[in-house]
Amino acid sequence: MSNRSYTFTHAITRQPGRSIVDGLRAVDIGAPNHALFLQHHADYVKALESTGAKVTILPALEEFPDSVFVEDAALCLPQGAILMRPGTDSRLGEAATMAPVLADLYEEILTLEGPGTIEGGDILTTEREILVGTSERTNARGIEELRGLVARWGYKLREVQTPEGVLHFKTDCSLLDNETILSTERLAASGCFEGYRVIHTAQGEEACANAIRFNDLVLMPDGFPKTEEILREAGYDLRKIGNSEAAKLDGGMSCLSLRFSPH
Ligand code: CIR
Repeated sequence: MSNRSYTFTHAITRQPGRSIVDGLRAVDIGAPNHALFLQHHADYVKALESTGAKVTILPALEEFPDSVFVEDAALCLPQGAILMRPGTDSRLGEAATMAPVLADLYEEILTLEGPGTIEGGDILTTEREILVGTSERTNARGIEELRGLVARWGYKLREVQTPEGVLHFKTDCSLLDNETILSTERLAASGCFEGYRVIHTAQGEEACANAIRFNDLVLMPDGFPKTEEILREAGYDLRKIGNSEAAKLDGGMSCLSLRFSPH
């Protein structure tokens, strides 16, 4: 079996700008500290690079306060990239900014034309399928358009539901390997991971469900010792990354990069 869903030669990241203090958040617990965010971002990039991947660091885009969360603007598959259609006004323009960057790496770039919307945070690509959660940002029309686009590359897409009150599908889950998903109990209880092995986040540590498997490493946010122990015992090679500032804006490990291996 291939490991294309977590083996990557490339990643794209974008530095947080000073306008990060204006980023969207569900609950206001204070603005992120720009200097500390930069430090966490550098640690994150270093961990990705340590696996041998080529990591592009794009300059900050002050006009888009949430643009550090590059994952939402595109879906990158081995065969090509698809520009998403973020479902909130202040982020809609982010997708177009990714077009020239991806054009250097891919021959084929498709665009979700709308009127539906999808953000990359609602998409979990596994070895066997692409799961897309409907949420406040991602709707059924967007999902149907994406289904048509990925069909040409042979992907099966399954519509699932992001839990009520949760920003994105992947806020609550991550891929750990070919058959294993890290998930909050509330998401797994919906039955959407039937046929997969599921590892639950520890009680009270639901906020660390957004991790990433990147080549041999699993990057997870710092500060979740019980889940860390569970994952270490399961044999994963963990790297803990400070995430306090991104978390103030409902962001985690997956949001901070596009991860891919272009054919
Ligand atoms: C937003 O609300 O859009 C940003 N503050 C957070 C985006 C997080 N992205 C992700 O989970 N993929």
